[in-house]
Order: sequence, then C-alpha cells, then structure tokens
Amino acid sequence: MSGRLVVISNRLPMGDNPSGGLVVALHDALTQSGGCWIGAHPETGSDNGQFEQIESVGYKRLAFRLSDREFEQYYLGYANSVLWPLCHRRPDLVSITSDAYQCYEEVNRRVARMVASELDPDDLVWVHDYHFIPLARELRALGVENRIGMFLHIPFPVLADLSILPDPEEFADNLAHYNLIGLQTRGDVARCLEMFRDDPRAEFMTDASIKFRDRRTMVRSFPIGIDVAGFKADAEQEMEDPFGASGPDLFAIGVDRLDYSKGLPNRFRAFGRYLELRPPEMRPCLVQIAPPTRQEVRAYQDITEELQGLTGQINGRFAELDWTPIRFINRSVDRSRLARLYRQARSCLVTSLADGMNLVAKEFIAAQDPADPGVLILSRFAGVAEDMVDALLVNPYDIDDMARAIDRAFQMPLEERQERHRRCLAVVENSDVAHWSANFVHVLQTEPPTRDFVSIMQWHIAN
Ligand code: GDG
Repeated sequence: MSGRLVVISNRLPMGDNPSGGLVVALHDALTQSGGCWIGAHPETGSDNGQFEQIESVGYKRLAFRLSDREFEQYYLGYANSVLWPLCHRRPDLVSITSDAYQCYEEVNRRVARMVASELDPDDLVWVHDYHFIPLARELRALGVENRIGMFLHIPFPVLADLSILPDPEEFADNLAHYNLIGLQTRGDVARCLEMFRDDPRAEFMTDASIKFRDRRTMVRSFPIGIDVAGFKADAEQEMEDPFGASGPDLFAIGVDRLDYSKGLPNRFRAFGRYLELRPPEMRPCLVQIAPPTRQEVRAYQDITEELQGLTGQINGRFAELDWTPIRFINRSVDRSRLARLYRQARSCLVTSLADGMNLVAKEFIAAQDPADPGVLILSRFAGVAEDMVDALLVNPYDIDDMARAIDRAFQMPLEERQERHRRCLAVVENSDVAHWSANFVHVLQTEPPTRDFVSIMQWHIAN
C-alpha cells in the first residue's frame, strides 16, 4: 500500500493497549501503513474545528469533540433515533426532527473539512458506520478524490423503509460517493442492490460496479469476525471461577449491549416457558450480561424497565431458596472473565430481531472446549446465521420455538455438540478479523473504479 490508511469512526478508541477485535485489527492495519484513526472523544477532542492529537504508538490518533447539541441531535437524535431503528426494522421507533437531521449533516460537513485538511493524495480512507453516511459526499465537494470506502456494521435497510427518511433520495446518492460500500452479509448486499436497481439515477455496469450520475461505486459483503486466537487464549487461561462459590451447575449465557434489536424480552420469556417444560430435577440458569447503552434515548429506558419487570416475574415464580433462574447483570464484565463464562456455559442465546453480524455468537464458539462444547442458539435474523447454519437456528419472535431450542441444547448428546461446534468453528476461523480488515483494504485499494470520465462528460451534457 503506497499511502496511509485513514480510518474514521464515531468513537476514537483510547488507551495504549487496544482491546476488542475491531480495534485490534484496525490497530494492526494502521500501524503497518503508519496510518491515522480519526474519531470523536468526549473528554479529549476539541470542538473548535481542529483535531487534537492523542498520544499513541504506531499510528496517529486524532480526536474531535461533539458539542452537547451535537451529541444530542447528531448522535442520539439522527444516528440513534432514526438510522439505527430504521436499519433494524423498527420504523415504529423512528423519531425524526429537522433539527437532528440538520445537525447530522452539519457534523458530517464539519468532520469532512477537518479530514480533508489531514489527507495526502495517496491515502486510503475507510469510514465506519451509519454516523458518517454523507461523509464521502462532503469530502468530494471539497475536491477530495482519494479512494473512500464505507463499512456499514448494521443491517442494510429494506427499500420500503427508506421512504421514512427526511430526504430518501439522498441515501443512495450519499452512498454512491464511496468507491466501495462494504456490508456484512449477502442479504445486505441484495438489499443495497435493490435500492440502486429501484433508482433511475443508477446503472449497473458489466464490471459489477454501479454508475450513479458521474460516479462509480461497488457493493460487496465482508462478514466481520473476531480475533480468534486472542479469544481462545482468554477462554483457556487459568483463572478463578468467575462465579466464586455460587456458580450454577448448568447455565445458558447471553451477552449483549442492552439494545432493543437484540431480542432480550423474548429471550427471557422463552427461558420462562422452558422452565415450565423442563424436567423437575433440572435447575438451570440464564446468566444475562447486558451493559447499558444510549440510556438517554426513551426506547432504551423502556426496554431496561421491561427486562427488570420480566426478571422479577420469572424469578418470583420459579426461584427457590438456593436457586435464582435469571441472573440479570446490567453492567459490563471484563473481557477475560467473559471468555471464561462463555466456556463454562452449556449454551449461548443470541436472539436478535435484526443484527448486522453479532460477534457474541463467534466469541462463544471460539471460547468452547472442543472436547465438551456448549451449544449456540442463534436467531435466523442475525447476520452471522447466514453462514453459521449448524447452530440451533431459531425464530426470535416464536417463544415456543426458542423454549424448545433451550431444552434441546441442554439435553444434546456430546457427539452432536462436538459435530455442530466443529462446523461452527470453521466459520469463525474463516472470518478472522485480521483477514476481514486486510481484505477490505485490499479490495478498496485495487478493485473499485475511481471517477468515471466518460460518465462525467455524459452527466455534464445532460445537466
Ligand atoms: C455492531 C453491530 C456487529 C458486550 N457486553 C460486554 C462486552 N460486550 C462485547 C461483546 C462483543 C460486543 O460487545 C458486541 O458485539 P455485537 O456484534 O454483538 O454487537 P454491537 O455492539 O451491536 O455491534 C453488530 C458489530 O457491530 C461488528 O461489526 O456484529 O451486528 O450491531 O464483542 O463481547 N464486552 C465486555 N464486557 C461486557 O459486559 N468486555
């Protein structure tokens, strides 16, 4: 790679020891190219139009700060109360205000100006996620002609839902300013292509690119993964039993940011239904780790209350003096402890109603002891289910279906558990996050066509 890699994400990772698969993978890619990571940081960045450089080894970290208004309108408002529910098929939770939309556009414009002044002509620009969909358009308006790629971590919206947006036509136009649109799954690619197919401004070219006015773009799927070796090592390390003296003999685990897209209320209901059906001698637990997120948004407060209510009802009905069926931990647990918990669990419940990929499913599989593995119960609406077909696939809207799957997971013979785990692990190993980031950078660097001169001429004549 001749130029640097410049990554832009909403959150700038902090600290000297990167943790989390994505951060580790990008850290390596950035270090190799002497690159730069740009993102918001609440305490360190400046909001005066200048980046603040954060000390770091191997590559540069540049922070900007969101003002209180920007945090409220751009981040909580447009990104997380319009785009997030829209992409997760919850149009009923979309809440649009012109202020939020305007602020989203303004932040993208401001960040584009700051980024443009930082770029060298050979730099590759990799933008992450829905917070920055218009960023490439803003950069192009400033004359930036570098290759720019976008990776959307969340599901691509269905065509009909796009008309909910304040300016629906802008969505495709904004995306077409990227050379490469990276999505998680083949299903996401199909939905994105459907959007372009429906748009008279788009034309499908024989080289599989899409011509959109004077630009060309490409849409590809890059299923994200985890740092497989790192996660296995964490799971295998000797450490104290995370439960201390009070560990359950048999438990299923759930690990999710407390988000309505993760299908937690139905998971709790399904566990309650399973408790009705179970053989009386079995006293299993559901250990649910769910750190709070976006608590300023009403929908997130509602789901927290709903889960507290369900936990109370189910435990009230089934608990005994020495057994609490649901352990609902509404806090974060450290990563190495989490890896041990995955390994001890007999089953993991991933019951998302919509999910870009879902890394918890991959972490659970990587953490298992292949000689005595647990069973993954997986929603067919999580992106990971597209490839991980040997998990126990469930419909997260069907409580009985999930209750039966929990029963089946707890009773599954060793041989079947081993065979399913072996196949699921092959999927996890094929999508290691280091390979994922190298692949995205390689495709961005080599494949997508840049600006199309013939079409520029045609477009100018037509306009
Ligand atoms: C978005 C997309 C896509 C959770 N609780 C704790 C904790 N976690 C970690 C998990 C896992 C991560 O958070 C969650 O990853 P997911 O993939 O499940 O979900 P999102 O945060 O919604 O991420 C998603 C992802 O982007 C990547 O592209 O897969 O579809 O929505 O790594 O382990 N980690 C620790 N303590 C916790 O309490 N240490």
